[in-house]
Amino acid sequence: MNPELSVSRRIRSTPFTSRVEAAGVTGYTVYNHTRLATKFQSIEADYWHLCEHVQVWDVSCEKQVAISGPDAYRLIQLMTPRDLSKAYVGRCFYVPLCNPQGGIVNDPIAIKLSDNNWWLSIADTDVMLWAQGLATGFNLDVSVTEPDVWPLAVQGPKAEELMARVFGESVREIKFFNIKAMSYQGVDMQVARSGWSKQGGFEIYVNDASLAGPLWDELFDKGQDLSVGPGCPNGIERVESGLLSLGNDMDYDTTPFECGLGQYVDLDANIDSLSLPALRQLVPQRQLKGLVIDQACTISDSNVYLGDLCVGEITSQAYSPKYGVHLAFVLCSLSALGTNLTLDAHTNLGILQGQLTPLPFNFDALGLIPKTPAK
Ligand code: THG
Repeated sequence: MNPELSVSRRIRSTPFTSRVEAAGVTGYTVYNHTRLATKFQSIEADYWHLCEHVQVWDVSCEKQVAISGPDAYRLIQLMTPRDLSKAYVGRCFYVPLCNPQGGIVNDPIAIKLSDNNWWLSIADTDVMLWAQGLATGFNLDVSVTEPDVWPLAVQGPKAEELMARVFGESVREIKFFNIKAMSYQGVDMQVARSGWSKQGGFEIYVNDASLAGPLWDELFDKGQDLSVGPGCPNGIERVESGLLSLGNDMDYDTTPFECGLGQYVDLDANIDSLSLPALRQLVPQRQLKGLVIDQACTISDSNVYLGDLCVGEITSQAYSPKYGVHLAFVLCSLSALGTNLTLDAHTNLGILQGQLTPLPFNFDALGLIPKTPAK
């Protein structure tokens, strides 16, 4: 039996939902209490389309937590161990948010809109509540809200061409992880070169619900000859690209060092951050690694083994149609694993050996040659 997930107003619609449904969505998940599409044709067909063309994604579920007021920077810096003291307007910063134990609370993109006005573009935990609690507890002069902003991602190799047709040529000048206000029908919206795929693209922070439908329709009208299609964060592409998913690959009890986000922690910075004291002391016990199995399969037991000894846990997996191998992320126990570079995965085809590798996957170094899609 495959019971359906019942929906109600608690699972919020977005200003794009009618378009997503008309475009033939076939699967949803719930993210920040909001609908997020998971597939249209099939995850594999959507994957090839994303790698070759351009897709429009309703990622309204990437809620903005707006922090405004004289203590805005102070509050954000308390939440993240990444040094934001030199952050400037016009750039996005990927930041782990961590609790006083060093565990990951969220992994948003921080955007400084002006000195006293920031957005955190959050993953799936209730950052607004935590931020409001800290603001109260530390007696900070800030307001913490979730404004009406609905990000729309345009992703894929033809995204720049499509965006230029809708927003004008100057959109091409926005560099990776930069953000700037662009006018759409007379309304200024933040537009960044970013998005949860490695196929290139942009995110439009739509701030006027009445323009959501027209913007969606214009992207589809002007992208017909580019084979524009509806899409969503793709389970295959993001595993190939090594993009982490909060709640899957990391959680409140995972530290940034354990899941490969150590580069976003400034241990030596002279900043007031809740998690830095713990992160300076902790010795990582686990590490998130890549696992490659050289045939199509499904890993059926989330534990992975050396013989009888459990040495880690699968956090995400996908068959890579481009490389013809099964890929997974595995949170390894460093002491149990030792120096071993292969381990046993329990799959639908029985016990198969997998090769451990650093993340993100380096397919060249693994000797894997990309295939083109079957036509
Ligand atoms: N875009 C926006 N908001 C988001 C996401 C997004 N909120 C939820 C979720 N995704 C947050 N998590 C991530 C994870 C990875 C990236 C962005 C948000 C990402 N990382 C790049 C990488 O790993 O190569 C770049 C990091 C960097 O150079 O600093 O893009 O996708 N609006």
